[in-house]
Amino acid sequence: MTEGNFVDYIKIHLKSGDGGKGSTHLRREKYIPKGGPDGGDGGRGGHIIIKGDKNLWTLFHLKFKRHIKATHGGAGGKQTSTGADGEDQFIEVPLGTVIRDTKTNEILKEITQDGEEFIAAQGGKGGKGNAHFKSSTNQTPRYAQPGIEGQEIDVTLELKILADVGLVGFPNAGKSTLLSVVTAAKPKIADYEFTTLKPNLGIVQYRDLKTFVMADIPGIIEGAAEGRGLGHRFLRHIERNSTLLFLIPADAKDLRKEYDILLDELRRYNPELLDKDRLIAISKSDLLDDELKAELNSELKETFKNIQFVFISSVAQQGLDQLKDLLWTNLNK
Ligand SMILES: Nc1nc2c(ncn2[C@@H]2O[C@H](COP(=O)(O)OP(=O)(O)OP(=O)(O)O)[C@@H](O)[C@H]2O)c(=O)[nH]1
Ligand SMILES: [Mg+2]
Repeated sequence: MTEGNFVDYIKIHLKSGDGGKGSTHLRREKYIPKGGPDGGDGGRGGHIIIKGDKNLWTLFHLKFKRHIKATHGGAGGKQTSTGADGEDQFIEVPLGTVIRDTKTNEILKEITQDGEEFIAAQGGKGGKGNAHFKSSTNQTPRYAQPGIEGQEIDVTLELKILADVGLVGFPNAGKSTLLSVVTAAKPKIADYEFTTLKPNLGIVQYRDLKTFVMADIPGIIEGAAEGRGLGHRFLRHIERNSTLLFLIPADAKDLRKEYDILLDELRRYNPELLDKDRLIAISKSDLLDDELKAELNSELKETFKNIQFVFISSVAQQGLDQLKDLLWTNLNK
């Protein structure tokens, strides 16, 4: 997935179809002079239905759709024939799409299952034909109900990626590089900060064809809560991850401090993020010689008492199997 194609926020205007009007037809046949009312009902207007599709990963396919309309129901006819229903319109979205009413910002629905449907704009009911209104006092009603109008609503679709593992780290920590070596994803990698501007996803193929999904999000810096760097905009993508993998480069001045800053930014965004499982990968550990590594290892055992960590190097391909084992065990415990 290239970054330009990653679309995770969309606003659309929806209009469902109006119901068809009921018919006021009066039956007139040659030898039945007063045949009475036989006007049929109008058909239902088309719904606009938002539907989960597990094969979609972004909202890119909706990027240029600003308005979606469903067709109206047909009018009722003579001989109590019902008008045709309008055609329902389906909007397919990836799992993890949150649907909001744009005006009120209220969450209407979160789509989490493949095939799950939500009627975002209900098609108007068809009006009843005059055949319904015959009574002892009115044998030939000349009225029928008009159809009910369709609904109009502005919705905002917001994607929260449903990856299993979310990468958390400062810019330049090596997140995208890790994704590129453990998955087939080809994110942009460079030695400057904020190389990654939009999330990348990859599927980790694991022993015996087990797989899990990893999400690389733009780097977080101190003050992201106040909008520094890319701010918190992309943090919502780790809200759904079951495990957060913190990447802290081996050459960081103070590893514990980096970890604490990251944790604090997550807390400020959403304290519930701290309930997730956390693991640490000390990235770029090819920069350490064996002696330094051993020293750091015993130091970190003290520093990170209750949290597991592993030394990795994406460049030298070290510690990656161990990391995958650790993630897999954690995801499947
Ligand atoms: N020595 C060494 N360098 C690495 C390793 N992994 C990544 N790098 C380098 O670190 C720099 C940053 O890597 P990225 O993967 O782009 O870092 P990122 O965390 O995705 O950065 P942002 O997208 O800016 O948040 C690049 O120059 C990489 O080549 C590693 O294992 N060892
Ligand atoms: Mg990156």
